[in-house]
Amino acid sequence: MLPTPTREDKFSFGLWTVGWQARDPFGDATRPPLDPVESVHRLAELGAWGVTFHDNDVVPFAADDHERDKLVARFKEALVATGLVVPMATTNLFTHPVFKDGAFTSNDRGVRRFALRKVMRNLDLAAELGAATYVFWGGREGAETDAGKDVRAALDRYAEAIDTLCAYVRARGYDMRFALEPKPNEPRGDILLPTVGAALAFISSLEHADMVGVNPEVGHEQMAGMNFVHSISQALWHNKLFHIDLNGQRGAKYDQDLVFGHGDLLSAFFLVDLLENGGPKGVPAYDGPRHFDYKPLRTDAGEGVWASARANMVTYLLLKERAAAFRADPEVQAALRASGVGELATPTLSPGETPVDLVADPSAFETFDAEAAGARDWGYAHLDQLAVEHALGAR
Ligand code: DIG
Ligand code: MN
Ligand code: MN
Repeated sequence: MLPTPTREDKFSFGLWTVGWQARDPFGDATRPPLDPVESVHRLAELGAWGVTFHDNDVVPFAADDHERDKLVARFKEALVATGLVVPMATTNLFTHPVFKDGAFTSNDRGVRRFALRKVMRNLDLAAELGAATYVFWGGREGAETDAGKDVRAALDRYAEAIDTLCAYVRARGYDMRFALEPKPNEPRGDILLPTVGAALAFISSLEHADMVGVNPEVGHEQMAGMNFVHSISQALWHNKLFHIDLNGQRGAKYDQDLVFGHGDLLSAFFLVDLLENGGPKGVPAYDGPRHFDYKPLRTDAGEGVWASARANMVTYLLLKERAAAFRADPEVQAALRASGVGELATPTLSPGETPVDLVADPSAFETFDAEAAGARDWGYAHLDQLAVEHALGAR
């Protein structure tokens, strides 16, 4: 019996996902344009809770204010009619040629100022629609050559842009946080802030670091050869997982934006286990939107697009069921104990123990039996096999 997505699952989709016409560097669009209002209604029918958007997913780049007002009004009507919420918004700072050398980090100061104003206009709309999170994916912030971009100056400009926009949001009194979305490359040869780790380091330098977190995307970390569960774990460890982009990726290649779970399924299983069971005493470690940033395959059309949208949610719910069964399985609990997984939560030093006390403790070194410790069987393959059997529904 397949699970049915409901609003309580907090699934959200970018309008640009189902709306992707499947144009790629080597081929024309295979699908006609999709009215964002139709997307709102179809996603609501599938069980989605929210929709997210770039400014230009709703209002074309060249639209004048009158046209913009009409299009925003239509979008709002669809939200009211369906009850969908807007948990997140973002800005398209990557399609128009004006951004071909970047937006916040373009060598052209006029482009940088234009980009800031473009974001500010959409921050106003995002606040009006109740978005709690604003994402910054710097798809064009980067370079193909090392001579053409002074990366230290680019990071100065990037920080200046985010600090300026934080100041704008605070001055306007918007209840909103920012989430930086890392990606290592594509469309630029190398993109700044390529991984979650790089973004977390950058955030620590910002003037308003408290309101800036990360929006990691499965495929982007995996493009960089990272373990996405580790990336999310460190983001959680820093209390900086402000949003998440769920999709699938099959190894370090171009950004595939596959349906969630259609890439590394076992990694997806452990990701859902972390998000849903990773908090204290097994409660969710993350209470934000379960947001899908994927693209229907270029080979799909018509109802195939909506089948792919539904597939994201059903796969997530199936993995959530399997992860709950994994955690409830007494054999798994015994295997976790045998592998000492829970012991890692115990501090290495005893309460009040000082470095001097440690030096005075012969059991820590002088009498420690390194050979016996080195001979231990940690039983990790057995534990992983139990996970595989649960992920495959065999337990
Ligand atoms: C691509 O992964 C990016 C853009 O689609 C958007 O800016 C962001 C929002 O999640 N993800
Ligand atoms: Mn992507
Ligand atoms: Mn994304």
